[in-house]
Amino acid sequence: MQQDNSWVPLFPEQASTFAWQVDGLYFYITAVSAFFTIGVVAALIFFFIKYREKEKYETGAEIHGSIALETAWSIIPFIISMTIFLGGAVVFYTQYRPPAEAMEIYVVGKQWMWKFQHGTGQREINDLHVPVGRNIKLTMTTEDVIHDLFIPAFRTKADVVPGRYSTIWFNATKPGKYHILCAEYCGLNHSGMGGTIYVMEQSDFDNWLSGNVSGQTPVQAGQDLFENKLGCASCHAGGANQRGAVLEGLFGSEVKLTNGQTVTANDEYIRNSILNPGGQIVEGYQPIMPTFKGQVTEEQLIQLVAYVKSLSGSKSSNSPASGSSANTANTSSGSGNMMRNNEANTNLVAPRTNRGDTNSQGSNPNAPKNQPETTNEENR
Ligand code: HEC
Ligand SMILES: [Cu+2]
Repeated sequence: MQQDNSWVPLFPEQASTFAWQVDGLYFYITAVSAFFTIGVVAALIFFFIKYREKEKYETGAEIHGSIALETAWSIIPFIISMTIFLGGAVVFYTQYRPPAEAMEIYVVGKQWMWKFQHGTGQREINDLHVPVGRNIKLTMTTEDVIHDLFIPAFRTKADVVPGRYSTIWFNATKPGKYHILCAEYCGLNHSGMGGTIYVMEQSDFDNWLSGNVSGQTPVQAGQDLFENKLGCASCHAGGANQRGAVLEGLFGSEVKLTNGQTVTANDEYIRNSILNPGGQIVEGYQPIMPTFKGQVTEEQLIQLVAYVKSLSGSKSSNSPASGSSANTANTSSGSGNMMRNNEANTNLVAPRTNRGDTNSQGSNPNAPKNQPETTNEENR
């Protein structure tokens, strides 16, 4: 179905799997609009010449309704508008539901640059290297104002909004260099806020990955923050003294809150739990978690979220298909918290309700007081 629109002047190349859908819909709507605009104006001109007043005070012939005509002019526009609706729905559905198997890249917008971080630890500013023919998912947020990541050749864009994560995905079809733009006016240098996306063959991409300092992966950096820099582990590490909620197996599960709501633990939920813990108290726990608002940057938040996600033993979707050497995210996250993993292992993917139950009866001093508490003092 791949078609080439290079014959259309000013049109960007089509370089993603769904680009032709967007263009198809666009040209279809343009054609329908052109057809009716020309038709209406032509009929107008024709009729006002044909039925012009030929002698003074002429009256027109009387017309009585026509069922056939009225049915036709209701049904034909209905069909046309439904095809537009369906076309739009299909495009929307494919674009805004990232496939489960996707390589995840984190994006932070900032006046006036795009910062990218790969799951394998490489960081880039305004440049982004990706392999051809793979599903790539961008999880995006911003440090300041609203931006909008736009890749014209892939026919995809989305607002990047402070305080939340937005995602887009694509599968690039042709190696090459394409523009990245900011499509939301964001201040003085908005027009300069752009970059280049390099689509490479998988083997070139692997070379690129191994040729670049990978630094800590987001998961490793998150673990460091969690255990050393922010002291999350003092409450969330396993063992008899655990006061915070169990985070193993959290991601993707249903969380029961004290206000009776049930929410799905996705990226956004974990982010909110860190910035505004009081807003969503997990059932069976006291609201003792302090807010970390203002103490962590967007990049650190992304890392913490990545780390908490990794605790759920999800198959990391970040590893390159061909197993590049830089992929250490999964193996290394265990070493730092050996003890805790051993204890928590059986719990790793236990359903959410179980996690709550065992915890409130066992080690959580904040649980309903139906048993003696011995661990409170040394902990407080
Ligand atoms: C003072 C102890 C304490 C500290 C420090 C703490 N937490 Fe918590 N945390 C809790 C408690 C208690 C809960 C459950 C009650 C709630 O939802 O606020 C919780 C809940 C959470 C949840 C939601 C868990 C769920 O099951 O839905 C996440 C995610 C979380 N914490 C992450 C963190 C991270 C990341 C840090 C470090 C930046 C941190 N916490 C620091 C005590 C703490
Ligand atoms: Cu911008």
